[in-house]
Amino acid sequence: MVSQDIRAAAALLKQARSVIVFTGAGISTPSGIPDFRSPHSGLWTNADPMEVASIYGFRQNPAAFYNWIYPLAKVTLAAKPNAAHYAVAELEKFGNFGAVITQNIDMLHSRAGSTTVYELHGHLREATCIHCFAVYPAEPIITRYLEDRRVPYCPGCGSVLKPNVILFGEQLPIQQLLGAQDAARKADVMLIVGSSLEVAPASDIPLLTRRHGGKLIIVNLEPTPLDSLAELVIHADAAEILPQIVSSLETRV
Ligand code: CNA
Repeated sequence: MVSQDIRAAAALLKQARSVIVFTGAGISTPSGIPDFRSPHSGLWTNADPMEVASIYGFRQNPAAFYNWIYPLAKVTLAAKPNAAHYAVAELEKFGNFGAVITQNIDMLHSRAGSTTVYELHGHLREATCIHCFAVYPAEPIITRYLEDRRVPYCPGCGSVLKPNVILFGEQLPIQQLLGAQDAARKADVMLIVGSSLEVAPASDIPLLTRRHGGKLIIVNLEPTPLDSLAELVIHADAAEILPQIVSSLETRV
């Protein structure tokens, strides 16, 4: 059954004029980075998202945010792309590839070799001062935090530094959002991988592809609210399925 689905996915990707990939935290769980909503992942289990992961909460109590993001930051800095990230990067060689749109902050698509990546929820490459908006490379700041657990402050003005990840209550980065929306409108196939599709407005982007006549393929462990709109749904591990889809495409070229 799954092998039939893999062949069907490869056929849809092969026939498309423009393919895009839309990913969420589930593509990175095989790299050891927990997602938010899988049972037992823990990131939401002991925390109120509005308290620890909103811009309002951050301004009131940055230490609570840093304390919450500590396990995620720790594994993210050490994580490496997995077979699913590499398979997504390989899709570029088939000539009809548009872009990767990701909700992830872990930068693993770029590290796997994908060239056009819209990072809708920001990234851990940089951190910005919430007062003077000076921007710093995030890695040394996060590494220091992992060692001393002290909230990082701006060397220029002394205010708190915030990693360039989008918190609840913040706007999505406009250039990333516009680029993603444009790619979604042009795509005739969107491959969605490892997202619960529950976080708006990112979760509205697949609907743009659908509204413009494009087809959705969903690869996710759990059912999603868009399963009924998809041409094909595969409930399985992305790191197993995506390389098989790419191999199937290769044998069809
Ligand atoms: P989510 O809501 O946690 O959903 C993840 C989905 O992935 C779930 O439906 C799982 O069933 C599914 N899943 C888990 N593992 C696999 C796997 N191996 N193969 C296939 N499916 C799998 O995550 P979303 O991305 O949908 O939600 C958006 C949030 C999560 C964004 O704001 C992200 O920034 C945030 N997030 C990102 C990371 C990261 O950068 N790696 C990690 C944790 C959370």
